[in-house]
Amino acid sequence: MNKILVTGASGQVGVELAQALRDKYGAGNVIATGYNSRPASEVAQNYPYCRLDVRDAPALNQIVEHYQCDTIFHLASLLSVVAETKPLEAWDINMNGLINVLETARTHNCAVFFPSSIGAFGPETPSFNTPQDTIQRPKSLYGITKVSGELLCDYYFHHYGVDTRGLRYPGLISNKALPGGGTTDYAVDIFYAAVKNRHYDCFLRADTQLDMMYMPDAVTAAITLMEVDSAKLKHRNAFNITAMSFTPEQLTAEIQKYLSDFTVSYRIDPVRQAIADSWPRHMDDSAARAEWGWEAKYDMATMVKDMLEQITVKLNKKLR
Ligand code: AKB
Repeated sequence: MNKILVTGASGQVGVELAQALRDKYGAGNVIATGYNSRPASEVAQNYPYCRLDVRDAPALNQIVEHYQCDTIFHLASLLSVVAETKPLEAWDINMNGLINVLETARTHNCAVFFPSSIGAFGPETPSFNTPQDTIQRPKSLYGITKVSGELLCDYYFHHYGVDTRGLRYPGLISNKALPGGGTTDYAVDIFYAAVKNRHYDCFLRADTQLDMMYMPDAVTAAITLMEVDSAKLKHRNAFNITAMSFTPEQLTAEIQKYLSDFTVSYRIDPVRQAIADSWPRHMDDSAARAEWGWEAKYDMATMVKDMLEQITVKLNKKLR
């Protein structure tokens, strides 16, 4: 990777991935792009940043050509809950955005990173030790775009030799940018509520178990996958990866080790609960481990400790 384009660079993953790529490959070699003209976040300050709607193929081509990019991390997409409220727009952004990226990659010989998700699975998928290759019949529009995206990326690899690689991310927990309308957002919101108010109203049932990952691991995974020798990859789009698997009740108990007066009540959102109930509880990520050495650094205990420390500082509060 020499010149890297990141779409969706001011989103939850984009902010931290763009920074990690800049640290590693040089600030001038990472071109951050996003839907907003100049977002307030660091990602757009003092570094190459372009406004880009990924549905605008000529604009995307122009940026790739101008900066002579050889790699595209394509993060721009609508998440699961928002996609249910705007299915046509979600299809347009998630699918037309991706095909524009793949076509641009084909003509300019770029490698492509595509983030898939646990959302690419559905109720018929085995929910424990979810295999790498298994039934994928998602019921959410978001999930449908993720499976279609995986297939499209494989198609571009097999038919045109585009070096496409992808990960099925679980719920991602982070403290820089907020997630933008996903089913797993509770696992981020809960920390802000705990530090600010010592109380959280959770929109998922207490026993809803889902795969999760702390953002530093998610960022490392994307970069490692894109750097590995392609001869090692039997799979491409997309690898199961996980770091931890917990329920709201278990996460609450871990937070209470630091904030003993923290309480949670449950006000279930039927839309988000139905989506969560259709997703795996715990994926088997052995293909990622075997093919490119995937290993998470953070488990639930180390993630909770770090999240509480970071958010306490960010909100200028005290942990007692
Ligand atoms: C969402 O909840 O929509 C995302 C995801 C798991 O893909 N965080």
